[in-house]
Amino acid sequence: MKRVALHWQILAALILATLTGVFFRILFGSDAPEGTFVSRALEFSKFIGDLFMQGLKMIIVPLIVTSVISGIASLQGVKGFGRLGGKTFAFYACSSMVAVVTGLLLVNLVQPGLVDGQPNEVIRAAFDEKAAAASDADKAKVAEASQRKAGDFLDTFKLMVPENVFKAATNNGQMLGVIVFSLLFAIAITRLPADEMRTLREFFQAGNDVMITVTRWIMAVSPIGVYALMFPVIFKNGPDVYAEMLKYFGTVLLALGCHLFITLPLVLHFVAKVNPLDHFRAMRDALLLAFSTASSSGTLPVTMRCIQDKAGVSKRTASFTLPLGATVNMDGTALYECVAVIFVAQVMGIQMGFGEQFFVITAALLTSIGVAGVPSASLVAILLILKNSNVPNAETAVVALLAVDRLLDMARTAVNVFGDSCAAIVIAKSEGEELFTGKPAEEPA
Ligand code: DAS
Repeated sequence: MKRVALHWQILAALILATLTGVFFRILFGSDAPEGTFVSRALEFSKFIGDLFMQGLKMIIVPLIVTSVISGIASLQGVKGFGRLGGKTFAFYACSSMVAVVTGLLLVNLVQPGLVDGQPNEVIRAAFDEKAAAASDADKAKVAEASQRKAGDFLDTFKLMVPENVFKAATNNGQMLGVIVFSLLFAIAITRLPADEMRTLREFFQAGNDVMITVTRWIMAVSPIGVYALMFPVIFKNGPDVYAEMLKYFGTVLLALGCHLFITLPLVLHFVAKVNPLDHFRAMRDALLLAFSTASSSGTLPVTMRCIQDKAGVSKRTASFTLPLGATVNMDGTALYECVAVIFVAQVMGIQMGFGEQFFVITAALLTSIGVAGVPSASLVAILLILKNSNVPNAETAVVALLAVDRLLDMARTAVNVFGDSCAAIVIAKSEGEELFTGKPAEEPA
């Protein structure tokens, strides 16, 4: 019997988790007292979901190291590396810029934090209520984040030169140090005598083939992992949770939707000259996983598979653009930071002029580079921007946003991953690679 395609299995798991979560909410109400059947079901589901996330994170570093080294080692030395790097970073900068401007336009157009031009006191009260009811973990997370200073985000660039690359490998959300070391190692390989270079390249190629097999094993159980991750999220995030902030939610989702379904497809069509639908089809597994896990780093192994096996991008281009993209290129996050900061300012009665909003979009662009590819990572950046924009009650607002962040985080993570994949497509086409041929990519000479 023909195996059902993975994206249909994941979609079925998402639908089943939604139905179960809603059914449990109707049957048992929104709280789950300790020791009851519901709380045990949620705990077990969380256990399986955490196991799945750890499985994805377990393979990130060995997969990326072997991919980058075996992929980049085929580059013709530093010249090729410089060419790829220049195009990749140019794409990241342009797509993130368009994303934040999209967010800026919509949050000023919709004004979700105002009612009749005045600060929305209902939302202000909801901030206080949600912040008071927030979990100790969320409060601690925001308290820790409020110690951060603007300079801390510049530390991201320090991550590019890790003191200990093995220690850097333990920071799954921020792989910049591992990626930079792997790129340097790969370029150095091209300087070796031919026979030594071939030996090392074959070693890392074999290591990458092994990691691809392990990735496929973890992908095979992803429907179970997605169900286990999503059931508690749906149970805990009923419509009542969002009641007062629906306009805000709508603004974020509309802005993310514009970037995902208008901006990026236009780039694919006019710049890469590919059919956007072909790319959405190729990226189905990765998009569903990014949405379910809210972790672009955790989704990276699957994004690599989709881009190489289904879109036909070469390993060299994929292993250069995707790990970097998952770490420093977050269109959805930058857009979200911009909307969230201006929304909170509106609620707090702070009228941001052009100068203040220009600071916000600049800060959103810069801080999104340092945001880790793990759930709710961008809220730290939002707190920093709010405090540097002199918006009062920033901690209260961010704790409240954290309490309702999960579904928005899932949506923006999917946009982050899709933005990275579009970079791979555009760069691959600019390198003359044949895409969507239905055959595995030819490694460029
Ligand atoms: N969840 C983050 C990611 O994995 C994005 C964010 O927090 O904004 O990309």
